[in-house]
Amino acid sequence: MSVRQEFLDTFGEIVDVLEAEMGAQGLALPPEAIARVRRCAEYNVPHGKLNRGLAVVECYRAFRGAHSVQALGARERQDAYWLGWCVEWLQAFFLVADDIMDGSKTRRGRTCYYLLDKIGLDAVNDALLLEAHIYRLLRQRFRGRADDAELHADLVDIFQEVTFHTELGQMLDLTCQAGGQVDLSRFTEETLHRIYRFKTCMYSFYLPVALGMRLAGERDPQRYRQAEAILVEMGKFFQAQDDYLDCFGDPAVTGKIGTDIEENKCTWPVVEALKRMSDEQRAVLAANYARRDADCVERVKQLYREVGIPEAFPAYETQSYQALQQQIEQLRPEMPVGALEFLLNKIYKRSK
Ligand code: GPP
Ligand code: MG
Ligand code: MG
Ligand code: MG
Repeated sequence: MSVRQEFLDTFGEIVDVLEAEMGAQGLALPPEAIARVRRCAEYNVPHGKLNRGLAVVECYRAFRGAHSVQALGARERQDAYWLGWCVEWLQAFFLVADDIMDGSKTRRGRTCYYLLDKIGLDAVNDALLLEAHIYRLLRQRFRGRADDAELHADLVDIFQEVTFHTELGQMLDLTCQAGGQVDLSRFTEETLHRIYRFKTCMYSFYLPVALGMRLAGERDPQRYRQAEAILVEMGKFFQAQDDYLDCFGDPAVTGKIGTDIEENKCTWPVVEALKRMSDEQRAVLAANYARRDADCVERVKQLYREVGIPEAFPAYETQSYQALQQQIEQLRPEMPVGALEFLLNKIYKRSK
């Protein structure tokens, strides 16, 4: 059986465990409450690309020095799959909340959860429950390990640190501009990279690798710092792609309809475009950015085309890819770099 299939099968087992816990005597929850939790998890957790979850598995394999995931024992594989799903649960928690904040309509080719019939803003609590599940799962599987007594506490610590960073990043993303105002001088590379580091890099890139390392028994802080340095750069590249696809991607492929221009976001296209614009073009941008109007959005995209953003992006992508490959090469003698290569090759030239 493929690793992906085994990983997917584990999702069913995990939802059953959560359901059994909720159905336990002490909690005495009504069946419809238990059904809602299952529905929320099934709708929001397993339908993505699974890159983050599978990266945990790949990193664990690499740090264990195994030739393949299948070469690991069944219990070890299950540990890695559970941790991988914890990352996918965190992602689901963030995405349900992010789609409300960003006014998005679709996610992974389906209606955003908060827009489903009879859900609405109750989705806020469902998102909080998705987060709580992570700690139920970590407790259930990793607490009190005789062979690694610190494992559970370390995993909880990694999740809490990364969640804190991501929430700060979401705050920076949401508050880059004051209210509906458009102040183009705030769209700088420095601001963009700060937002990226906090809102995306830590949870999407550092987290899966750090978890795989810790599960494999790695405890040298220097190793984590080395990994973080390169994973932050990889995450910036990934979020620049996300911003580009928000504007120029095909929603039929990305599964989501962009809202960055309407929502006044600091993004790769707007920062790059500003570097190339005349004063006249800047004025047109200021007049059309952050308007919830299809013609204004189209005018902004037209400006992006005028200054060559669709040509600049593939050039940036190739250059970033090569720089990241070099950074990985430099780490190769010291670290098993399989997970870094796995992540980089998953995202290079992606269209979704
Ligand atoms: C990506 O931003 C960042 C997140 C999804 C983190 C959200 C964090 C919270 C604490 C809720 P994005 O809005 O560009 O992502 P997408 O394009 O997928 O909506
Ligand atoms: Mg967002
Ligand atoms: Mg969003
Ligand atoms: Mg986006």
